[in-house]
Amino acid sequence: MTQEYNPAEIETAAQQWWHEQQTFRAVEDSTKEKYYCLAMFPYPSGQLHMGHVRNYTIGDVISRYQRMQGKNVLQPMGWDAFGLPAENAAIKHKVPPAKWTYQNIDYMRDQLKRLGLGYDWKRELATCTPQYYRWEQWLFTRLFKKGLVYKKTAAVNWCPVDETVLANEQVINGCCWRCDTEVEKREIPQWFMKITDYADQLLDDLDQLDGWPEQVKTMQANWIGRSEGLEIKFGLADSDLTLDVYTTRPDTLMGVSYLAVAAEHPLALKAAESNTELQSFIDECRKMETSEEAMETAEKKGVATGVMAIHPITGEQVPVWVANFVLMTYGTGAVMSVPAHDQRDYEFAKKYNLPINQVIEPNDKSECDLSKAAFTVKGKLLNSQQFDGLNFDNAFSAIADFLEQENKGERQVNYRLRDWGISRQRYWGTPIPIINCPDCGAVPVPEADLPVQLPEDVIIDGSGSPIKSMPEFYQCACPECGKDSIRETDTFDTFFESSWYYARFTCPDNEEAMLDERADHWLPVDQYIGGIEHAVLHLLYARFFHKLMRDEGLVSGDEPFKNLLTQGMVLKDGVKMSKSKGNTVDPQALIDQYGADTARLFTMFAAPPEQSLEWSDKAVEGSSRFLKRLWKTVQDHVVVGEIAELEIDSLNDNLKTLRRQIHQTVEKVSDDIGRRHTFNTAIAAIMELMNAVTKAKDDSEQGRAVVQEALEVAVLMLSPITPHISHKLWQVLGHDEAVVNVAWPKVDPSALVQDKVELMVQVNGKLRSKISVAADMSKEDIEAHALADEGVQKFTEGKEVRKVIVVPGRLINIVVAG
Ligand code: ANZ
Ligand code: ZN
Repeated sequence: MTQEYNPAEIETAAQQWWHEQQTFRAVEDSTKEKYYCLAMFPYPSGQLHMGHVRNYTIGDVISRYQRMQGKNVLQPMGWDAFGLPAENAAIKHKVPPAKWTYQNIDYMRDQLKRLGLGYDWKRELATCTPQYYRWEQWLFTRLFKKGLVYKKTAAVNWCPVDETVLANEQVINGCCWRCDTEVEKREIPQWFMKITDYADQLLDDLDQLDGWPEQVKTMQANWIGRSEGLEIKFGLADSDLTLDVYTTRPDTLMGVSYLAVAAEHPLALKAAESNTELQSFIDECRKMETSEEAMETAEKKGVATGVMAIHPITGEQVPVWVANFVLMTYGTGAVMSVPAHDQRDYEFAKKYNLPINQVIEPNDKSECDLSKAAFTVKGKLLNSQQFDGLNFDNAFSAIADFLEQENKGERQVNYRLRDWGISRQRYWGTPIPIINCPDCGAVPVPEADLPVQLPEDVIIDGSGSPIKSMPEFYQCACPECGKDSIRETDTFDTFFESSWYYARFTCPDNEEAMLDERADHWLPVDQYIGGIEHAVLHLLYARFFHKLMRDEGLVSGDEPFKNLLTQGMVLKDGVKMSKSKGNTVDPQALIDQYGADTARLFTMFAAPPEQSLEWSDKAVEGSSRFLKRLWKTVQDHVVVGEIAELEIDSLNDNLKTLRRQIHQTVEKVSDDIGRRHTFNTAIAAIMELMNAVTKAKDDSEQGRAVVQEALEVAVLMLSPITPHISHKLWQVLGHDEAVVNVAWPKVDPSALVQDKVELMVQVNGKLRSKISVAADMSKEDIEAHALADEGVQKFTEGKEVRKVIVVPGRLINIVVAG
């Protein structure tokens, strides 16, 4: 009597067993190599989606594989629990954000457990608990004392009707998402982190990250945007003042036909005092979106200021304009415009009839056509007096040296990266631990008074953060002078919490310190897994935090994540699966219908992890069928009776071939899972092996012994992917030890040796026969063998053999005369 495959039953049993045995508890052990595997933790939105299933299955497969390699694996899980959706849900369902969040966590934790993910649940953390966020408040106060955080007035989106600050995502076509009122920009004081102090390290240390996708490193490098250029001082006519511009193309200096400044530039504001046209242009610019992308695509517009600048080399006068394509926040907020060699300057010059002076020619001295577009390639200088004929590099140094000597310029490095604004005027976040005293200014909350706890029992009605109208929260005494003061009611950007959780997982129970020596034991994370959408912000902030913590003596390495895997999207009918598109598949339904192993097998089989995964009902069915067949094959095999000892030397050719396939499969699957992370091809190879087993149909004692080996290997290698069915089938195959504690199978090199090979024999290029020879036969012997073959002799008889070509392992070609 064999049992039916009943996923619900065997999955519950396996999970129960892991739970009782505390299988996935990670305990520091210096005798074993450590392996820290981490998948980006979820936002507790309410339920898992297929993207989570994919992300967490990949992590679990890698973790379980590494465990089978004998490593001491840490795989934790937690909750990125602060953020806006909880506030929205609070308005909608009239439940406090904390309650909503904790309920979601409870539900989603069960879902993760139901997937059989091997987490050390003792290390679970939620970022919305004071036990967690107190430490980032603590770090913030330390950084405050070091001067790495500062307060600055900056613009935010403000809804005048709801009287609240809006996140960028809450501004829809320039209007409030709730009341559709036009959103205004408001200048309010906010806190910033000096990530720009670490710009060079963040850029240079990308070189240490051999285990990161090139694409992600390039995106980070572009985001940091280091550029080397020159700051040039242009004198102003009838004035002692200068106007400083930043350029990366000093080689084009002799082609400058005007200067352009940003609308917020002091020179523009000054000039506007007596120029109403200019003033209204500046007002118009203020309303425009100021993102870089928007500025690149907007029509180039400007107004002349009437101010004239003096060229630092020729002494000629050039006009100063205000232009909408100049950013106040980059370089000096002013540029020297060279229409012949910069496309933006070109469009602007065409529109306002400004001169276009060519000063660069192509290296091959060919003509360049400036009637339609600027010539932006670096080349050789012309029309540039003493600099004529120089190439870019030489012109850069010659002009830089010249201006530096004359005190009219300086070499300068600029970054696109800006300091990180971390203040959010939202409720559901970590309170910023600062007290504003009328006398002492901003004072950090003393360590002994941390954490500053966020009140959780609140009502959210949509009119801004409730703690902003809770005197019992914000009224306090200055820690320095005791005067009545006001506590900050802004909270941290939620990226703050996700920037260091990977480190806290190493010691989440420490109530005395942010981190302890366990951080150095486990870090860096050996494998980090998450979506490509985090290629820049989250991964850059986490790298930044790691360096901050290192400089505080909390961790010792330079980088948090040694290897990074960015998983692709889950698609349905070719488009991203998402709630807003209404095309989601509920993983819970999938698990309920087919079991967790089928869900896991499907997600791992359908595509390599970096690529997008297209949902397919058929493929889910296929995965389920494969597991049923595996189940039946094992049951049918064991029901026959005892399995004899394998006697390798006594195997016939067919069994030797099957054994060779077993070990070739081990070799391939080990490489696919361990190194390449191509789980789909690993699964395909195991499926092929199972087909070979079915075909073998050898009921002899040794036949059954080889099949036993094949089934054991298949079950072991599937166990990271489909751990529940493997747990059960390993027992069925006669083992007492749980599969989760068994080592990964080893390749038997002797099984790979092929003792006979089949070779094609051609005569004058035509296939005439096949011969079977010992795999290690010498070339001479193979030649002799081929020439002696009956089928060959029919075509060589009586002819002169001119040449015999042997292609080892494949074919022999005999060239005969006539
Ligand atoms: C003259 C010039 C001539 C330029 C030429 C380019 C080509 P990256 O590489 O990104 O650093 N620029 C400088 N500050 C700017 C600002 N605040 N807003 C808009 N544009 C600004 O780019 C530096 C170049 O971008 C600078 O070099 C400047 O234009 C422009 F044939 O100066 B260039
Ligand atoms: Zn004070």
